[in-house]
Amino acid sequence: EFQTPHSFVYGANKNSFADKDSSYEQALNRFRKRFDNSSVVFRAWNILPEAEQGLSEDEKENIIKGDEYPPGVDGTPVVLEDTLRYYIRQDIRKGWREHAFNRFVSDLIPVNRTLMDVREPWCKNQTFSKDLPKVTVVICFYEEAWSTLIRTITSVLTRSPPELLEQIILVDDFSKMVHLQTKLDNYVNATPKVKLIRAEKRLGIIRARLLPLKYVTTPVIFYLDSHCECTKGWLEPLLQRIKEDPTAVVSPVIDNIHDTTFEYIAQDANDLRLGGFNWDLRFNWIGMPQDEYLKRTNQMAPLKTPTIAGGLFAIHKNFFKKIGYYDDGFEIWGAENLELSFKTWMCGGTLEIIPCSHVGHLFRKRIPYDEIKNSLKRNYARLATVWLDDYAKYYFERAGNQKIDFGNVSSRIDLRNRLNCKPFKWYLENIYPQLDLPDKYAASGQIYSASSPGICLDAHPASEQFHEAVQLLPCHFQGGNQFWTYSRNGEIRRDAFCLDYILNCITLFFCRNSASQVWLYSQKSQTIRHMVTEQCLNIAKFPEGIKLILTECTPSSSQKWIMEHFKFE
Ligand code: UD2
Ligand code: MN
Repeated sequence: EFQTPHSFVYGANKNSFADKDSSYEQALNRFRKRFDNSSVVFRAWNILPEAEQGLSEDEKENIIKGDEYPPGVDGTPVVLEDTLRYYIRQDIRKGWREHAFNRFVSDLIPVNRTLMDVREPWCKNQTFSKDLPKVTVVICFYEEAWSTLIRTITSVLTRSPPELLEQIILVDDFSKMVHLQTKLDNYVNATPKVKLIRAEKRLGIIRARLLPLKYVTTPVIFYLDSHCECTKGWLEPLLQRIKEDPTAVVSPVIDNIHDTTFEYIAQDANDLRLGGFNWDLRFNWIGMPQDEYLKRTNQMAPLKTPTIAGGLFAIHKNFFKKIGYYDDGFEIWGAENLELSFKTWMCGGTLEIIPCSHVGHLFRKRIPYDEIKNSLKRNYARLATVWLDDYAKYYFERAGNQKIDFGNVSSRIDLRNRLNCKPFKWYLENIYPQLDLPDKYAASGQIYSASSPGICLDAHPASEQFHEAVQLLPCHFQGGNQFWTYSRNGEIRRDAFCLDYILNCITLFFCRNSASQVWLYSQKSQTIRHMVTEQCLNIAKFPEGIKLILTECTPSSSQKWIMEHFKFE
């Protein structure tokens, strides 16, 4: 009777848990729902009082107390009825604006909620060494909501064996929000084991993580984002693995805390996601290679992964020091996760996901820091220059070969030489053989109209609802969403996603070896013909603007396209 509404924000989206269940039917179902919201059932949560003004924190707490089962207490979704009063809708909107998640709903859920035990049965009988190393948990935050922050801390305190948890160090990256000032000081003073350090200026996530290192007295550090929930038994398997091998950098299985409903959505234990990346140097989730999967005999065994998402991992303090922590020239957000991943593998460690350790993370669809636009390119350029050897050209090509000032990286190159790290070629061949090199494609770059050369195929999401619809936008010559590859078997690809024609919509869907994803480009007629329908990609004019459609193939100039760097024999 109770249906979860997550399908419509959760489909084949290249940045999220996208292809969580790799089965095509399931993904297609989610996709259908996106086009027909009426199949999404909203359950009214009938707890809001007839108040005339906005709810204060205390009022919200009273509502929770007054209800026998507080909303979301067991990890099931909290869905608000859609006839809320104006001031509540305002409050909800404000929460989304400030945090890019539904803070209003988070505030209704107890900070010490119980969650289901998401572990597989075989995890519950695992035994651990008597003398596991102790851990310091470091949580950096910037303008975090109160309830998500406190729920993160509470989940660590209540679900870690006390003898293993030395302390939690909170690092405030110069937040301005009122609830993160005195109120937080008071909370910290009243909470054993929790320490708070405040940055004196905005450091960004990377330098903020380095700030508390001098206070870490334990062998192991665990980094955690400020909107997470640790589940039962999360810590021991991580520490066990580092005890066995101090050069192992280990990540829990990262489950999803839904941004709208705060439902705890565990990963499918039979299809756990590993970490990969694309040539834009963004992290993405990938499936386990089939042969690896078949080789597995022990379901509890660590899974080797090419990269980690970066926000939740345990590392031995000495190994972290040895590999030179992070590049402290990285600003605000991004790139440090791949730096750590590449370094770990190339400089003598292993990177693993531990199937018996589950921690939830609230994945957002938008990065709520305006500042990252400038810093991100700088971070990626540093990363590519130091670690990618000749392969850096693929990143720079994808980024439109823009000249940017990324500062001095000589000390990072010295570090790499001093540690005698392996070449990036070794990493690609041995750790991430699944990754395709753009060179092997028949074309790569922009796909633009031959009759109006300023118009490009663009994968930028048309709206929050229709993530995957492909648009026609002015060419910007910066790679990004206008960078496509054309494979020799006719796929027009963006990494693991392919141009597809589903439910009368030209869209991106994960590549699935289907005829519906085969597009035949003729250099002579300059047409792009869809193999199944035998129709051609066409620019159509509508009152609201131009759109990409499929129509009968004609010699019309609106059907003529140019693929950059086309080199099909
Ligand atoms: C992912 C990682 C995140 C980090 C990031 C790339 C996961 C689940 N998350 O993005 O940890 O590796 O990729 O850098 O693997 N913060 C600051 N100062 C800032 C900005 C952010 O302290 O200037 C905090 C923020 O409050 C949060 C953490 O850093 O606790 C990570 O930021 P995020 O949650 O916005 O990043 P996320 O999860 O999208
Ligand atoms: Mn995060």
